[in-house]
Amino acid sequence: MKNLIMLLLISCFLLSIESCQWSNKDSKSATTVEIKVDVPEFDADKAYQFIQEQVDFGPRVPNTQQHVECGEYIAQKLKEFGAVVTNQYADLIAYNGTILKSRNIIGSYKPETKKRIALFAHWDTRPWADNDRNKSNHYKPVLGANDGASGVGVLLEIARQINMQAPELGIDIILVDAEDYGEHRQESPSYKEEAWGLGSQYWARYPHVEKYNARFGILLDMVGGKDATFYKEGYSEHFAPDVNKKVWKAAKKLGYNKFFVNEKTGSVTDDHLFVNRIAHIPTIDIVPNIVNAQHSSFGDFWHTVHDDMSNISKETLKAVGQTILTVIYNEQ
Ligand code: AHN
Ligand code: ZN
Repeated sequence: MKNLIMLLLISCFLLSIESCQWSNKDSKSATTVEIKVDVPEFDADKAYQFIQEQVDFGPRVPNTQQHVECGEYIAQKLKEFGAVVTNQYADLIAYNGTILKSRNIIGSYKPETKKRIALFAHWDTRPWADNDRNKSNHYKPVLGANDGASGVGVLLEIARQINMQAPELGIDIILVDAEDYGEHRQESPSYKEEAWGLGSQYWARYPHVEKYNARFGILLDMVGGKDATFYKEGYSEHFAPDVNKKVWKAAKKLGYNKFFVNEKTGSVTDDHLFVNRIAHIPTIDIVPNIVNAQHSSFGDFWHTVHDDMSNISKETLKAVGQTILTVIYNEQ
């Protein structure tokens, strides 16, 4: 009997140590467990449709009727997807003195929230296909399926997703105008960076809300091309290396390392440069770098009359869109 009681006491003692260890183990592993957030599924068919709908207006060159109509379409879409829409109308002066009737269109979610992310794309298209192999096309406008519509298409699909399930942070979708009115190649051999990104320069100087700030920004430029590859662009690495890391890490986790190559490349004069320099918001550019291209590292149809829907790939749109959604829904 004594022995039995002894045995019981010992086993109780051992059990209590065990359970103590278990609870220790438990609390330890709880601290290392990743917080899983629900990231919505980016629908590349929808993004493709939003690109098609812009392209259907024809080229969206400032001071044209197609431009006015497409601006209305974009603002309407953002409203349909529940954003608070702000329009910034401005007369911007191009390098050649042309006054551009310009419209930045901003769609905001949770506008009262201080913690924010800014997502950028340009919605205008270039007045001249001055990189075309055929000289007779050098004064024809660019249709801009990739160069213009793709970034907007991806961001409209992101807006649609945000409307169905809100992320923690406030989001601003900032669609800038007059990006692509830089000097005509055959006219001005000198290269002036301030001739590009007129709409983003204006927004950076006069943000849509006073004292606007965001944790970081991401610019999408030409994100729909077939076989596109994206590298860590120079200015992005200079101004916002942590944002680059975050985005490329998310892409890798999703298995998109074929699209997002974890290497640095040269700098591109693009809207993010002015957002960084003037508004001081750390902003990266997701812009293609096609290593084996013959006519342009942005893709051989860049600034040609062939920048049409035939070059748009749903796989590329999905890789970019899902990566951005993953980044924004994981911010706390
Ligand atoms: C230049 O190559 C000057 N700019 C690239 C920015 C750009 C033009 N994005 C679209 N079109
Ligand atoms: Zn362009």
